[in-house]
Amino acid sequence: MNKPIYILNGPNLNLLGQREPEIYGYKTLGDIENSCRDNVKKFGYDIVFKQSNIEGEIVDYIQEARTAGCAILINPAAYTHTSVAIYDALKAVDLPIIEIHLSQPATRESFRAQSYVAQAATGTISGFGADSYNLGLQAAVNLLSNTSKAKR
Ligand code: CA2
Repeated sequence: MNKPIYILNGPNLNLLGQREPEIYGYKTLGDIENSCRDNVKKFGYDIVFKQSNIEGEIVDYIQEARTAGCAILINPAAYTHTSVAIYDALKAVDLPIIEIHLSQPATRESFRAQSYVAQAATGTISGFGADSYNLGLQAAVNLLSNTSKAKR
């Protein structure tokens, strides 16, 4: 049995679907979780899906994923642009790491142009709304399959 793919979500993403739908869409985080859970089954993986408004809790989830997971998808939300603690935690992980954003931060306010997380991630998927998560899962599964082929 494969270890699960961890999908981690940062602050305020629990409000998805309730405010600013013109930026973040109408889907709730629960809708996104259900869609990822359904979609990943066909690849033979399971997910652990978490959201926290607390930076240290996200660090704890990353540390858990280091040993209990096979890959990390992370939408760090506003911590993308501020958190050295999340960057350091991700640097200690030897797994595929996909940074996810619903919006396209590079085209928004200038403070969103900087991502600490990008420097620790394998790659970034942004700007596709809720689809960014399923595109990220596809990327993680491709990376995992390439890694296991390389070990054969
Ligand atoms: O586009 C993304 O996914 C972001 O990570 C979302 C973050 C933002 O700080 C990043 O720059 C880009 C904000 C998440 C806040 O989510 C809300 C959802 C509904 C209502 C208010 C905030």
